[in-house]
Amino acid sequence: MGTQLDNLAIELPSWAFGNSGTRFKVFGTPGTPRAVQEKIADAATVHRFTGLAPTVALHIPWDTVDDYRSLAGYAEEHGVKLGTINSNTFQDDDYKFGSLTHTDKTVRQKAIDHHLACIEVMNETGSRDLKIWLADGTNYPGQGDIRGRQERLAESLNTIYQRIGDDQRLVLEYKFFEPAMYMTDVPDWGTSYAHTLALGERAMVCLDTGHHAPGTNIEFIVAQLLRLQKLGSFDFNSRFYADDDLIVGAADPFQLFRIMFEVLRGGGLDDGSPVAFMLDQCHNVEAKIPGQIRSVLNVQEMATRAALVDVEALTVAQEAGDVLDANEVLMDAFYTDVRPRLAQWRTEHGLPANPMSAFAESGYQTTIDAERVGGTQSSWGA
Ligand code: AFD
Ligand code: MN
Repeated sequence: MGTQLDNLAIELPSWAFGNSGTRFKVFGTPGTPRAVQEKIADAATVHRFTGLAPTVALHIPWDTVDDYRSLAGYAEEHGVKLGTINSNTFQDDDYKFGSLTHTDKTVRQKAIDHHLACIEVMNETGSRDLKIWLADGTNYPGQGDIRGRQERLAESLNTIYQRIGDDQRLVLEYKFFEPAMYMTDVPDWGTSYAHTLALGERAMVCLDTGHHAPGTNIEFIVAQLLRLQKLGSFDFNSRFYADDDLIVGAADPFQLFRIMFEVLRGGGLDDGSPVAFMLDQCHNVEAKIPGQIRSVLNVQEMATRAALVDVEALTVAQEAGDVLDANEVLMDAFYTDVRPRLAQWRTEHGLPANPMSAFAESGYQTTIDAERVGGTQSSWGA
């Protein structure tokens, strides 16, 4: 295992440990956290068993607390740090017709102020990244002025960016549909790129693997954004149909391999790389903590396979126009089973060789099932 793979760290989203669901049903599960502290404890457990997840992302307002400094201290006591702060502006009645793009200045200012409050949180938690994903958009042609919304978005983002500290970044996530179905205000990487480019170098693009139309060549986008030095972060997950938020690498391990190959190729795992790797998933029917363990292992596994590509042989084949050879070099790496060598890597790092079974045998789940009784389980509140 090279240093690039040793550099792999995947941030966990606090919301993955709370209840979530579809628009049809949110199932409650025993042991679900009632407060952000319990989400952090679960995230720290994933890190303890895998050595891959040293930070936890918070969502504001879901994870609002009075004292963020002590929350950061609580995380450190559990062996993790607080990471990205997500500004959720999609569950307030005022935002029905948009937040940063709203035609009403008062609503826009409210959304801007919420982001400024998130920056204050970052100052307390020591977080580097403010991640902005907007539900803004329209459902019907004619409902909104596409261009006017872009202008207002640019202005709002600029006001927020002015408050981003020297060691902080603004990452702008795109998504081509949902909850708005006709037009989303930040639908694609090009739009996110245009806005972040205008903002400045501490503004970057967040690529959520579930936010593209079926068939999109995501590794191309990865290669391009790395080339342009604008790939700030990944939200990893899998999709079959929509923004499914399933376990990364579950739906299409080969796609994850191809993405990780371009990450390596573009220096995304080099020392000092600006790329943050995060999960953005929820576990609606499967157990949440093992779901997160499986997810970070999947990323590590496909990154390890991608690192096996014989780049020299690949270049020779590519330059000779040997299509079949080039493809075979890539597939050779993809088909290599790296699980034994990863088990060994874990043993060398004082981690359980098999994190899934070690977690199952640890009794952690039984303990939290018994202890976390009463109170209100955390939920995405949809
Ligand atoms: C959205 C986005 C985003 C956000 C999440 C939950 O992917 O990253 O954090 O839902 O708030 O679909
Ligand atoms: Mn996301």
